[in-house]
Amino acid sequence: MLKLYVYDHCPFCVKARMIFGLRDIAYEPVILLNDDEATPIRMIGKKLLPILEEDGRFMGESMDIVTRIDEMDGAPVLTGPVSPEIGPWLNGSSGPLYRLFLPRAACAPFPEFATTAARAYFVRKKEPSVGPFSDLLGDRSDLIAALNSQLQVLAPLIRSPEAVNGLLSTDDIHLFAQLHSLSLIAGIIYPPAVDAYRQTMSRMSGVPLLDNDAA
Ligand SMILES: N[C@@H](CCC(=O)N[C@@H](CS)C(=O)NCC(=O)O)C(=O)O
Repeated sequence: MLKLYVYDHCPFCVKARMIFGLRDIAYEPVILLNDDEATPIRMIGKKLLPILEEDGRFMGESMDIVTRIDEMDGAPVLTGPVSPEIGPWLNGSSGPLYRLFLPRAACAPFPEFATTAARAYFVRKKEPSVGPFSDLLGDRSDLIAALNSQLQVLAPLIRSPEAVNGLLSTDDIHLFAQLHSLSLIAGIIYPPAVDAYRQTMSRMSGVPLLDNDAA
């Protein structure tokens, strides 16, 4: 059985989880504690997830894992073209998104934060990249408004709820992973096309959204 080592909150891990669902390939997800440095370092020499374990061999890098699983048995599903508009959209929205996402992730009931030490490790490691989490957990209607207007730009780019460009492609992997992170943020207004897309992609990939823990 293929094993995939992940953190539930991690957008790169979402990318790797998605391809198993899209390809309907069984795997065993293993969620590591966030402060477990020894396990990933033993496997790939770095403290980074996701990691795929296949026949005792280990592979890091989410998109390498996506390619490996998609190519299995010669039946790839990510066969569509990428759009010149999706990459820039992802870059344009990732700033406000991860400033709001990281402090919320630090408070959410993810299994990788099952111990106080694991949660504290995440805060210590991520807070320097966005500034004090306390500032980002208060009223940040400025950042919410920026994300809501980005979603208005995204809506007309979605050609189908089953594939952003009409045929599944790596754009769907990157876009859904970002919308998965977004689902932890309360106050986001989803245009109908974006909502249909994220719900459909969640069902197709088997990766649940985080709406129930949104804050
Ligand atoms: N380029 C890597 C990036 C993976 C990555 O940044 N993973 C983060 C979690 S989202 C990680 O494990 N960081 C180490 C840590 O949080 O301590 C990939 O695409 O797989």
